[in-house]
Amino acid sequence: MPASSRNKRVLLISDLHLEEARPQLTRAFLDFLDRETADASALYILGDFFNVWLGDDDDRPLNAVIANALKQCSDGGTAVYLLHGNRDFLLGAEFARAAGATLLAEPHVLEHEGQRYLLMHGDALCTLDTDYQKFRTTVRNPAWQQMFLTKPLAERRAFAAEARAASKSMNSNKAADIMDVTPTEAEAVLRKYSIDTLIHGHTHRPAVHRFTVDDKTCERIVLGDWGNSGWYVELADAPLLQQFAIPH
Ligand SMILES: [Mn+2]
Repeated sequence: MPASSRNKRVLLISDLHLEEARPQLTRAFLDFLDRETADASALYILGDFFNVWLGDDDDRPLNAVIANALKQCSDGGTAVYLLHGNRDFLLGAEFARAAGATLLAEPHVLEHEGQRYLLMHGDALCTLDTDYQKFRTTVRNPAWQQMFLTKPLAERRAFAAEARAASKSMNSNKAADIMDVTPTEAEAVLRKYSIDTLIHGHTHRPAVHRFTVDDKTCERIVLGDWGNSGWYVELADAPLLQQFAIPH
């Protein structure tokens, strides 16, 4: 693949929720790397890559399998970038090093072929979900994270299970729009960065939304979570949201 056409192709994925209990997702991701990244200059992972991340010291085999696969990808010439999600906000420098990946702060401005794209996980835009935003403020605090990471793994696992159960029971009572992105919030962030395309995941509502901000046509591209389908955005000339089937 000539360098010029390789440089053009950038891939973005989100919400794979990789976990031992669903090995078909790991297989689908490894296949995706083989199939799609050979001619791509970069792969952006926009959060919730892992279903849960309790610290880089967690030595479950899945973590090493995925780190090695990413390392091979980055050694092969595809730069790998990671954004934190609400499930894997503890992904740290040690994992990034093992994976040959770069951790990015959110929101990230991606410049590509003269265009600028704003990348986020998406949870910060769901501002109507005040319970969740409170939880997010707590767990994104570096002091809290430092304290949490000194706890034994078993204790961290128990905390994660409890947080999961609490969020499930809270969310079952919430209207669908509360757990979606607040449209005015998306407009505000695009205005702030003077960008007209936002790409994010998190809501599991894959779509391309078009709207106007200050007379400018803007786009919000939402990546889907991986399950029966896998999703990615391909940037070549224009961003394209792509879907493929994941076999069980
Ligand atoms: Mn999420």
